[in-house]
Amino acid sequence: MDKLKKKFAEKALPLASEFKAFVKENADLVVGEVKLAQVFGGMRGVKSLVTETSELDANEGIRFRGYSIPELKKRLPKLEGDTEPLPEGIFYLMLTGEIPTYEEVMSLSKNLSERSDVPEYVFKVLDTFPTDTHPMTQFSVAILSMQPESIFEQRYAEGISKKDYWDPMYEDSLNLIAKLPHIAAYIYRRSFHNGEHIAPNKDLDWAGNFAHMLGVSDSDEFKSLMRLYLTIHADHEGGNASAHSTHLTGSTLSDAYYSFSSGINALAGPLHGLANQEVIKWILEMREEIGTSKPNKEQIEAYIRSTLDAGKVIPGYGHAVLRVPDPRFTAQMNFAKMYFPEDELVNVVWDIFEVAPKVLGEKPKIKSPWPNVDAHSGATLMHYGMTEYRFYTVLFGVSRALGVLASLCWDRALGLSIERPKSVSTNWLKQFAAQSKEVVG
Ligand code: CMX
Repeated sequence: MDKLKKKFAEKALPLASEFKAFVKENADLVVGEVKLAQVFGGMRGVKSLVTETSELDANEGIRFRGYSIPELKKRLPKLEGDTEPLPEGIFYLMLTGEIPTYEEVMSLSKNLSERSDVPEYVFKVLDTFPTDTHPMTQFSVAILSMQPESIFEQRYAEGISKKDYWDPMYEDSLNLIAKLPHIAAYIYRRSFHNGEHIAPNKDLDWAGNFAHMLGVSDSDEFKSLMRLYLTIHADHEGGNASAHSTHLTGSTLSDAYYSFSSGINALAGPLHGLANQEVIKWILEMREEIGTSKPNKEQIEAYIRSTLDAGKVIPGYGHAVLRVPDPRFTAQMNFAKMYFPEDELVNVVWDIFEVAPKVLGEKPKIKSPWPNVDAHSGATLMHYGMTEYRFYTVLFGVSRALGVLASLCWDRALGLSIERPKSVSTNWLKQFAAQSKEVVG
């Protein structure tokens, strides 16, 4: 058994027994209420999911196992000379609750490298798609196409005991995480670089090898950006659409391939992960329409107003939970300030940051006028020459695998149930509202 798997079992299995007793003892405890607006409003804030890997505070942002992004930047192991943590470390942390040592991270990195060979048929499946098929479609299909590799499915067919489900789920999760960079890079090169692929370098770390296979820039700086990017996009507690979709699908005992493909399909929506593509598209259209690559703040404000007047959202702004600028935005801004503070497009992003919250703040219905993670990432990638913005959400997806697959291992270790909330019709709600008024009256 590999060291991380052993540590996970040591942490998760005792908690699983404790958790069952805890639920039994407190089964009737009321943890919240559900208002009619929440039933119609995407279940916002309804406490009905268990997620161990991270927690989102509206005024503080994401904490991975209690650690904020600035804390993780200091505490997670880094390669010598790099400023950014290795994303393998955040996976280790989410899975075990412990900050790993450098040796533990390097051992996980090696483990992933050993699992990283992608079956040849996956590339053949991808090659059947027209090259202009959206990269997220290709990514989701490639993941699903690997489902016959599932160890969970094989073991289930053999008749595995419920208490052992976590074991093959761990194996599938690591196998999948290990292979995603090569699959994503393959999609990038076939879609935008005439199918000129770059062979993996198994001596590199997970993110460094990904940067290498993308072939955008040979610089250590781009590898460093990928380490930052893949760390900060990894998780955002359990209720966000990609995490919840993965969890929901997994709750039926679908394996990691089925489940993560579901998560990727949710991430592909413009209100979620696709917003990183939409942000840069919106900025490029703004520059085109105004006729300058460096619009001033008055021009930016007018463009924001015209977007809102057209009944569209300002991509990269607003959030379902956060009520402050997203610390993941700030982390990317700090990176850009350190390495390329003069970049013209990045400066447009910073000017939008100065203008948009004021304009959005004038609309009482918009609960957060602040930038989210997607407001910055495109401009940073553009700086290194990755101009093909239709690919950006795939990068988000590679990172999101770390959080949602760590959670899936926990789901199976804790023996969480199949999801089955109650739905009601509008008619039921109308009658319920009328009866409630009668009772009050
Ligand atoms: N621009 C314009 N209108 C916005 C807005 C924005 N950036 N953010 C919210 N609103 C609007 C909503 O569309 C909604 O309008 P209606 O009542 O007419 O439907 C109203 O304000 C209330 O929304 P909210 O409660 O503030 O936000 P929600 O929880 O409903 O939605 C989100 C959150 C992220 C979908 C929304 O802020 C949005 O559409 N933002 C732009 C897209 C985006 O950046 N998504 C990425 C989020 C991060 C991620 O998951 O990657």
